[in-house]
Amino acid sequence: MQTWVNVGKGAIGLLSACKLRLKGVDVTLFLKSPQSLDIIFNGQTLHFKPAAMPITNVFVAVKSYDAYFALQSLLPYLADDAQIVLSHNGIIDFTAILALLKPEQGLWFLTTTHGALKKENEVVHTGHGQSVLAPLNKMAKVKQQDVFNAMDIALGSVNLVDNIMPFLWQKLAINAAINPLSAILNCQNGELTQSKHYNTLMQIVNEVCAVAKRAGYELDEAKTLATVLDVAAKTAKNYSSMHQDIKYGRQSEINAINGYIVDLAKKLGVDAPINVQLQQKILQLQHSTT
Ligand code: KPL
Repeated sequence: MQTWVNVGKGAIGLLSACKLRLKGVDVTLFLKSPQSLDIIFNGQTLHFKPAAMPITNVFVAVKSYDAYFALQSLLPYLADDAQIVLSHNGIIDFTAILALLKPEQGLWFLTTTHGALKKENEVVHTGHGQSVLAPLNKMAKVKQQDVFNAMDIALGSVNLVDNIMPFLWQKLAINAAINPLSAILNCQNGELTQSKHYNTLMQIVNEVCAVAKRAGYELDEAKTLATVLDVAAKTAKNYSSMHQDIKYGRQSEINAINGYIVDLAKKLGVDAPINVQLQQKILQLQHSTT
């Protein structure tokens, strides 16, 4: 039987851990200070023990700014042929993370539109979405079926692809539109489907598509806007991760989402004024709550 380790206490990671456990998979937790945790999911209390060495399969659903450090702290505990699935919002350069790994260790990326919320020790699956999984190095392909099967249980349905980048751009557009607006307006995702927000969402999406195009990724404006509205509707009851970060005074992922677009737009000579505004506003809110 496969064993999986989940890193941290994030909502998406714990949702995956619970779903795997309910299908009989042996799941443990890798936390900053090793401890057992009871998580309530769908009315059941699930008990998770701390991970034991060596770790062979691990799901690392962390904040974009923590991805490198999470991998660094995991390294001493990983099996030489471990499979690592990374998942976060935004776009970062994976080069430094890949350079940390041993030759036989496989790195994957999973991007998802599932919504999950954590309230103390309870995890709620607030929005059903889909996921895209892709290998980031050659060794990831070796155990493809095992990793795919586990991720399909955890955050299915999963689409397995060769190149994650076009899908990261799609997800970036979704997060660039929903996350900062829901944080600034202090609302659930569903509220953004109201017609009064349509123009703002359209402007954000148009800027993201223009930058994507200049960077070599074709993102259709109308389709992307429709996807943003669809995700907001399917995760209507969810408070976005950025909403939660601002509410609880945590660092947000703004610099890897709208900030990524702003930086790239500057480099490529494209105007992105609404993304600049959103980044500035979120940074202000972040500083006033931290
Ligand atoms: O990724 C999300 C997030 O909150 O970070 C969405 C899909 C928008 C769900 O809330």
